[in-house]
Amino acid sequence: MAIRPILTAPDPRLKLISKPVARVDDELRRLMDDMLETMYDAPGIGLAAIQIGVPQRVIVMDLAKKDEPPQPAYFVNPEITWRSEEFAAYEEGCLSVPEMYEDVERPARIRARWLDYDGQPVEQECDGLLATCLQHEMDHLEGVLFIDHLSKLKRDIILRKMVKAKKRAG
Ligand code: GNR
Ligand code: NI
Repeated sequence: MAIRPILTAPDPRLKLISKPVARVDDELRRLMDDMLETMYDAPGIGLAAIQIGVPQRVIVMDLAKKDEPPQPAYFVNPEITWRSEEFAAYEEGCLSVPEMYEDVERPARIRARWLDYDGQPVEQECDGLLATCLQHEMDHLEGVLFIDHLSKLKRDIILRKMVKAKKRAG
């Protein structure tokens, strides 16, 4: 397994639309292992493949609390099949927009289907943090960041801060 560098905004690769995975094989499982290790190291609760520069429709996640055993979860080619009319706000952050946090409103509950680590189909209703995080990660597959849900003014302020921080870091 390997920790890979995480792309940060405004890297143009974060705007790519990721391609469906043709099959879940050992090579893809190696990618998912690297993604999980990279996510734990960051640390974060979710990671989309494009965040390490791989434009494939793959997401890893672990929503276990600090005192709980790890709960790695893998989502290949995820699709949302139902969204609740009710919305919920959650203060979101993103490893590709470090140290910035803002409330984002999304459907409170969704039904989604995907392939798991073994390529088996799963369909599940999601709520709470899982619904928020899965929608955040699925946005990455479409080249969308959580700041794209904010006003242009807020987004531009955050992007200017990001560019300045990158310049400082050299
Ligand atoms: O680590 C993360 N935390 C988080 C908090 C609230 C809503 C979404 C997230 S996902 C984020 C990791 C990340 O950037 N995934 O793409
Ligand atoms: Ni993110």
